[in-house]
Amino acid sequence: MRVRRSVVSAVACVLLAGASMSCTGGSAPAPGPVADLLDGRDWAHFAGAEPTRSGVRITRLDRRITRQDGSGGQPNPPVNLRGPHLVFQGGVRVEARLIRTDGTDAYLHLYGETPVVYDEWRHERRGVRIGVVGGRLRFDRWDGDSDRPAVTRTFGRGFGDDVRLAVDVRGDRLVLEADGNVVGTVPARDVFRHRRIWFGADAGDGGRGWTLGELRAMPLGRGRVSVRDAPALKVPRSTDALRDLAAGLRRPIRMGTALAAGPLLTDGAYRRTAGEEFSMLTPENDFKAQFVQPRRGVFAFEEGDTLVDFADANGMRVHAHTLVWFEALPSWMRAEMTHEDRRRVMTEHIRAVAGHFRGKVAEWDVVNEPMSDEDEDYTNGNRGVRPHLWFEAMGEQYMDIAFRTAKEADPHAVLYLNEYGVEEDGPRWDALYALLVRLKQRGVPIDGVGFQNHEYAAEDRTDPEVFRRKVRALAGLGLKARVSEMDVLVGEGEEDVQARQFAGKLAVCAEEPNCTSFSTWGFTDGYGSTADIRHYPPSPGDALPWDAAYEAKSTYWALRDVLGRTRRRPPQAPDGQGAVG
Ligand code: 9MR
Repeated sequence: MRVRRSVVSAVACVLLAGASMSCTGGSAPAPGPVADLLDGRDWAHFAGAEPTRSGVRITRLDRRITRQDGSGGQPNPPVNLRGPHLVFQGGVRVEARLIRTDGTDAYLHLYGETPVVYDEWRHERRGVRIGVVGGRLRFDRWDGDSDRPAVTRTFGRGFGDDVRLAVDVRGDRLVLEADGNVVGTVPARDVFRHRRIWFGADAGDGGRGWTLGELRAMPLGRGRVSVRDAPALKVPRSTDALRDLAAGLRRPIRMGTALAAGPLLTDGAYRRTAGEEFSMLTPENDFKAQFVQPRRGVFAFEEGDTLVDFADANGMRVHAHTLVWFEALPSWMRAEMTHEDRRRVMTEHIRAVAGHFRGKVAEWDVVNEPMSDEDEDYTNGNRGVRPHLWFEAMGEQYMDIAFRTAKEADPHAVLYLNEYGVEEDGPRWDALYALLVRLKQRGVPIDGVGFQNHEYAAEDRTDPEVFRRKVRALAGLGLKARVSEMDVLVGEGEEDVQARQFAGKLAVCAEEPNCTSFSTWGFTDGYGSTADIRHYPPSPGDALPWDAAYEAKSTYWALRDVLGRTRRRPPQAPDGQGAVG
């Protein structure tokens, strides 16, 4: 649904007249042509928002990113990347009307650079946030060198439930207005150095939400402003990319990669390469619990929907990730609760999420990383199963319940268990195999196993022939296999090691009849999850087939070679993309 012109502007003008201000923005210096950023623009794909007759209703999501151990909680408010953004020259004025009904703190974000989510961390780049908090105006500016704002100021007092804000970006200054009066001036620094503004909104404590009643922009002086909508999701196809080679195999497989909605919407090279080269995608983070159910019973699927739409537009399948894990959980899900309630939280989450994506995704990682890393769990009766919150509440049966619930929610999806470090021989693999036997004996509807294949260090390198034995062992149990998250972190001069590791695993997958897809965990080092985030800004890792400038490495060419030399289908065969796994 789109915000409609007639309704929004009519309401705005009546109320403005009541507040004795002009419809084009009060005391601004002679404004240029006004660009409406709500009317006819897309706010329907913005998480936590709902276009209504009187504007865009913003509810409190309180989205956060927790650390691996569940601690912390870095704010991760949504950005309307599928909606309008501004491109400007010279000065620009942005006007907004924030209508609060019950005292909710209301925040509007103007991003000069969009944030990037890396491993357990949101890289908060340049931007400002203006909020009506209590009765005061709060201003924060992020300068791209810390998670925390470089500047936080509060202005004025006594603001009511209907506040008209304006921000003038004038050279090196930002001038803030509220209800027609200038309330403060702050240095702009380089926040808008790219001459672009994306928008985000968020609701804080205090109530049920607020309404963005107006949002518009106009040039100042001799400036120029134009409004851009998000790019089309469909990208041009080639006939000679990885996906085409893999579809041309006698037994076609899918070539996949983990993707994120942010760069898909803001980085053309990322979008084009993703759509051209891959026939399957795994949401890197956008389907995880802390993204889709940040508060109990509050769901936000918009970024996930964008990935589904991208897959749809480009003939890709979605391998959805993940329903039951011990990581990437919102803190409410980890809170103390009875075993009974824990079980309910798990099944409700599965029903809601798998239900939402029913028919739109081909596969699910139902259970992610169930095996323990601790020796003691292999001797104390846990049988190698990780004793996390779900296990604590339900024992190993949590997996039975999870798979059965997922099957009910999406009967046609292919259901996987996904694990790392089981490509090699050892107690972890043995314990996983024994677990799979038990699951099969109990009639649990599991279809396959994903082997993550992360190789972060030299000791993680595994032998393709050992991996082949694992894939065959699964075939013996009637299970499918896939390479689910491959990345190989290497140092300078080790490109050949990386190429060899990737190619070896792909060859096994292309050759073993029960291996359905080969997926990498991202494809460009530019957004790779192995980035070193101890520095600000982060330095990219070197683990993926494309470097940060989208230059294909020898790894990419090695993947192509494998697909080129694996048995091809006879040339007269029809295109088999639809028949894959
Ligand atoms: O790449 C993902 C990173 O951005 C997240 O912060 C992290 C926690 O949610 O998960 C990373 O992806 C992991 C995947 O979900 C499961 N297997 C290991 C992956 C790499 O750490």
